[in-house]
Amino acid sequence: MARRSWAEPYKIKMVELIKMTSPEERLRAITEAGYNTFLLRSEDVYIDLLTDSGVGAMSDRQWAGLMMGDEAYAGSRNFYHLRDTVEEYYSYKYTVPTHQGRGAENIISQMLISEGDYIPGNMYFTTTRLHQELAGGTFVDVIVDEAHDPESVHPFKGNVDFNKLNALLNEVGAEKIPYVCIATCVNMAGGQPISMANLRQLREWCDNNGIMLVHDMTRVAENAFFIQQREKGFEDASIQQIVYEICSLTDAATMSSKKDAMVNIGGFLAMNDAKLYERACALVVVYEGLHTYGGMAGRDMEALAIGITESVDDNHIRARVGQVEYLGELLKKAGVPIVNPIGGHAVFLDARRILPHLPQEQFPAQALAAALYLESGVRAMERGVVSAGRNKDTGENYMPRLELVRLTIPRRVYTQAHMDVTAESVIDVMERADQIKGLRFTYEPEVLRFFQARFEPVN
Ligand code: PLI
Repeated sequence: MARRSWAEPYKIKMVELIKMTSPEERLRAITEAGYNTFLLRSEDVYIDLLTDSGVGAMSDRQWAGLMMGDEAYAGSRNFYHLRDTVEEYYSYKYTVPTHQGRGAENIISQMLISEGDYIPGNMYFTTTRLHQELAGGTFVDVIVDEAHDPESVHPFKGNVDFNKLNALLNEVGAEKIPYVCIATCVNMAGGQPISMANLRQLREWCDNNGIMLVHDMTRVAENAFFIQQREKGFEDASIQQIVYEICSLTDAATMSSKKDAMVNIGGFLAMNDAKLYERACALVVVYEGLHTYGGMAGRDMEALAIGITESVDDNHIRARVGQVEYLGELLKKAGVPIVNPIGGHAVFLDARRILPHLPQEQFPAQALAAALYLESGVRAMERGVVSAGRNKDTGENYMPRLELVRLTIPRRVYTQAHMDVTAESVIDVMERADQIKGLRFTYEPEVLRFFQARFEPVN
């Protein structure tokens, strides 16, 4: 059969108009926003690649699901539909809905972490690490070295390095490690997958040491796609089968359903242990809501249950990752330095190499994201030193090797032409990169500073 290009397995039924802005309007907007793209008004953005979180386009079926909301305070029909769907597709027996991913992170951290504990993980994520720290723990990065190298083309940069994991075990002992936190399609590494072989080995390691394995399953379907494409033995497996196997190798999961599952809000904590579920139910009523809705409306749980089934469809995921790859390839062809291999949810620009004249203290990725907005109204996100924050004990800035700007592609929202415009904009910014100035803080929040920090150019 002749090779065919990928195309979206849907057609567009409704559109949302977007505003084009002038360079003067954009200068005013980014100045008012303190050079932080999080503080821009969405109305002033042309192509919004800030995040893939909560910004996906729901299907007509999901919208129909909203009309089927059972808004009972207790025992909503939609909760049972969600719980059954989680078990069918993700294997976890018990589900506790939360308002979004970090609600689940809060509960799992409070349940499992004691003061002085260590939580190894395959690279940090901002909210995940913060909840671990707030619960008294210390995050330890045990991802393979290649994950910190934007030029390495390792096919599974989300893998755990067992030398690092064993070094931690020998140093602090198993009793100080409540669980290993494993993310699928590691966000901060550039949307990079963990292999099934590595995960199976990790399962064995956890069993041997009596340590739990907790799964940040926010982008599990995208991870499954890379396993299908790259890992021997999975060529003929469906995304649904691979997702199920990944989940069954872990004990519990936190989910931000605003990503893979294509809803605008929601999340959950899922697990297999009845006792742990009992404790989670006791905590969810304090922070989120009753255990049959957490922080979600009945209609949102219905849309989520439907979104889960759509997220594991092979044609969906091929087009979703295909679009990210399309943008990445355009940039690579033009010589723009990006993280390799191209990730599942985003293309990450390597700000260190694009702005070699800026020291990391002047926030090159933040400056590049602001410059891209100024150029064309494309909104991206800093994923470098600003996002990394400060060490909770020393107060020093973390200085991550990866100093990146993330062009994050919302699911089912933009067309190939939007990707073309985005690539053209990045290429134009590259051409005058030497004129881009560094930034300094005018306001620095204490935690998760990247969301609300303000900056001004350094002269
Ligand atoms: O934004 P939440 O609270 O629904 O989920 C937090 C969260 C947890 N884990 C991972 C891997 C995430 O990517 C994540 C949220 N990510 C955001 C908002 C993003 O823009 O990547």
